[in-house]
Amino acid sequence: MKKVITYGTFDLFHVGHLNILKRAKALGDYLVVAVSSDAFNAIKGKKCAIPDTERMQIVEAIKYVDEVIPENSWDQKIDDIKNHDIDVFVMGDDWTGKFDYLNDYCEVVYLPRTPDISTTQIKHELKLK
Ligand code: C2G
Repeated sequence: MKKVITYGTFDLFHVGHLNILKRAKALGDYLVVAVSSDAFNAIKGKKCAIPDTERMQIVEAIKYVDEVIPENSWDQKIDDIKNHDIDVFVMGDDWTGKFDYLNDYCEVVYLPRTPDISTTQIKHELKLK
């Protein structure tokens, strides 16, 4: 069984998130998604509109997703890859190069982002209403 993992905040879940999960799953048979905790997002300097428990529930309900784990720090990825027996690590290409060190542990794939949609854009548009 080919296992895939990806990481993200998935705040205000949108089609860009759906596309990357769909395409990540297509690279294997089982998709693990690590969803950033609110505490970790504070470290990332991201303020979420939706709390981590709800963001995890939403991601868990996506048919491409087989398992959801919390992301609590930048440096849990190697352990996650080992502990979950991961074959492929996937991220959107805004992260290109940032996770190449994981090539020692699994295949690293960067996929093109979905254009014209982002959590930041949604928040901005809501402010303008
Ligand atoms: N994404 C995408 N297209 C968009 C928006 C997002 O493909 N229009 C992808 C991102 O590239 C990322 C995933 O969706 O792979 C989740 O995006 P975010 O929730 O913004 O996650 P991020 O803040 O990038 O956190 O350790 C890694 C971090 O947890 C990634």
